[in-house]
Amino acid sequence: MAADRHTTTTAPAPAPPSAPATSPAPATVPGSATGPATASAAAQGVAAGRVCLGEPQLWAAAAGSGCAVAVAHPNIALIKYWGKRDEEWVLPAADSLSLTLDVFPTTTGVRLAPQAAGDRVLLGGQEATGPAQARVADFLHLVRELAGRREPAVVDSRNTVPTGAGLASSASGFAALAVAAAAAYGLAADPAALSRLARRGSGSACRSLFGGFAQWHAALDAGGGAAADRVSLAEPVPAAAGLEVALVIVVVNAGPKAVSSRAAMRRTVATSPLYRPWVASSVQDLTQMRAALAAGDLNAVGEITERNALGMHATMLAARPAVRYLAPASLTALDAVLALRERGLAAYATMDAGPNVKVLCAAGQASQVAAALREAVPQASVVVARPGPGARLVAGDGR
Ligand code: 2P0
Repeated sequence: MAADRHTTTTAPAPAPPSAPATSPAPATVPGSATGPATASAAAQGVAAGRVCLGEPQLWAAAAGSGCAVAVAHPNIALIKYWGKRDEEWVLPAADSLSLTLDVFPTTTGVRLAPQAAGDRVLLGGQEATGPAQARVADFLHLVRELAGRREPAVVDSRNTVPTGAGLASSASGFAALAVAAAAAYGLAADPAALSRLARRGSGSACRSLFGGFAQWHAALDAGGGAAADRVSLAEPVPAAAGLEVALVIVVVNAGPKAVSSRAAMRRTVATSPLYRPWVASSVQDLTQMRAALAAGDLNAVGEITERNALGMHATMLAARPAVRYLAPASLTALDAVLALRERGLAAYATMDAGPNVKVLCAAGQASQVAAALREAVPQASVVVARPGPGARLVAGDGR
């Protein structure tokens, strides 16, 4: 999840619970549809042996006793979320719109541990401590409150992407945690309710509940606090059938960033004179983006994507003191994108809270775009992503 760096490991999963958890009637997320959200998917996952963490038989054996495993993919925003209007409830200043990818999944298992003294968190097989452990434990506390449960849990989360490098690891991390924790605690929740829940862990995570394009509603009309909490969630966004896109990811630096996105957006909101004008332009960008997606107009989608991201970075550069995620290699990649456009290819850049550059292009031209970026930035690793699936339970207790 967000605070600690962790990558895929082969460390064993925690042992199954020593005593089965009790199985009360499922609680529901307030405002959600009730009913067994993903029980059949979970059963299929167990049956197909698609358990991804550690030793599959341990998790499969624990199914029905407060144990669940979920997978989620990162999403990259085309219209960015940058700044909260309510920190406590993780309510954004404006709507955002993203594309969920088919690369870099996070797999997270949650197992209730009734005998344990507290929550235990493994990130990439390593015991998490300090703020990283506390952030996950706070999230579990929220799930327990909603579910009316008390048992601590063991969380085992594996990323396939460096954490804290602006590659959306907190989005996939908290989306997978929301799905797995809700199932393990018997919290009946549909994707919309799970999107709201994931938002409380990390704002961008609410969009990873859904595959393809998704819009996170700021719900400004609802004000703040609990009223807005009920309606600030993500929803899938339709796009024209002919719009087949790829996102070419140029990893110029996979190390953790110096300033967390949470701290950087807080500083931007508080001090940048460019922040409010960017939010106003972002509202217009979103309206135009929806129209461009519906029309299948890749050039318009790309132009809006690039201007929205560069505008967000301008707000950070104007913060006091400045937040600068752009590195020399980022600028080299941005130059290469311009050169691709001059050659007639539809290639448009976006960047998040880190130096890495993501290039939106036509799926059919992705390998050409990737080759040009590898040549321009030889020290970078370049990964081609396509639209990916929403978060899902792959094993465990789908009560
Ligand atoms: C986004 N980012 O829309 C934007 C663009 C980074 C740049 O969402 O404080 O980890 O946990 O809600 O979601 C990164 O911020 O922040 C982010 P919190 P999060 O994807």
